[in-house]
Amino acid sequence: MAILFRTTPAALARWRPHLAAGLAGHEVRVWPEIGDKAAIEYALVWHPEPGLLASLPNLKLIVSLGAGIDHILRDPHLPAGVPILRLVDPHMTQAMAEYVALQVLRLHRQDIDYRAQQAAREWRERPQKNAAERRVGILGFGVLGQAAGRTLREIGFDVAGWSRSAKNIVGLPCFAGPRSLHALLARSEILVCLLPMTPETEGILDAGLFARLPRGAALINAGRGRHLVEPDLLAALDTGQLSAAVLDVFRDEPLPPDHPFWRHERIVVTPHIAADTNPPTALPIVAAAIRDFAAGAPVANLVDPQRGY
Ligand code: NDP
Ligand code: OXD
Repeated sequence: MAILFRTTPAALARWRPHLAAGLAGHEVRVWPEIGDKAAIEYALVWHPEPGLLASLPNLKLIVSLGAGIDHILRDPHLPAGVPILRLVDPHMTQAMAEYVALQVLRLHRQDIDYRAQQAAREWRERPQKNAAERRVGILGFGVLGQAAGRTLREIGFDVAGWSRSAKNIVGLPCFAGPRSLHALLARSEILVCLLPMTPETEGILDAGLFARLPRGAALINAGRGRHLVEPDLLAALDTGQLSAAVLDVFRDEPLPPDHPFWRHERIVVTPHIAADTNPPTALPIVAAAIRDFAAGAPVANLVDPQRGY
């Protein structure tokens, strides 16, 4: 039995030193040196090329090397019936909570304006709300959204979330389903997107959604680039309907050098680093899941390909 490991060259440099110890007892074959395909039963992948997984005749389990699985589902040749496991790692969850807290605080404390004032050597105080007076909405109230919500609430923000199914979380009101989206938007001065990429959520961050936010609201997108309709964001910033955006994910990654987001004075760009996978903590989680799967024991975080996340 062998494990296929396939990720980007940059990510491989972070994973490789940990593979032997993290997957001890398994033969790990790092793509493209994958040898006899019939021996491969498990595939650990990030953005596998279309057809790679279908070429493994004895594949039993696909493991995403990230929390999202959209990079796997987009393969038109994805073998039907092979279960997919997504990565849920407390290290990553904490990283996302930190990122969201940092960016919400940046927007709440008007840091973009103060940086501009510094560049202009302008000494001017701006009126400042308290965190308890700032309403934050989180689209996608799953593992990462709830962790971010709890962290923001501890800081003092007035936080609510939106998900598909109803939730009952003490101190964190949750709006559920498409019909409650407008209510969540109407109360969100800062909107955080932590949705998975699915046919229902693609392009959700568009002009219609921005128009439902309070005027001057700000956006943080750490979900996926395809959640955002880029021209609609630029237009909403031009009219002042949105005051700022923090973007970690993009339709094209790396963000092309000539993209207007790079130089926009109301947009903060980060290079998809909100919650990087962390090989030393992720590999024991993956190894335990493979062990349980092989033993026929229940495995947490298997995804439903029909649902898309
Ligand atoms: P989860 O599956 O735990 O949570 C997803 C949440 O989105 C759930 O609350 C789910 O609702 C909700 N949701 C899904 N579809 C809809 C819909 N149509 N309408 C309303 N709510 C919906 O995922 P995670 O929290 O672990 O990860 C979320 C995403 O974050 C990943 O898919 C990935 O795209 C992104 N990500 C980004 C990273 C980065 O570095 N920028 C790092 C890691 C992840 P319900 O609870 O009812 O199922
Ligand atoms: C993920 C990501 O899905 O890094 O884990 O975006």
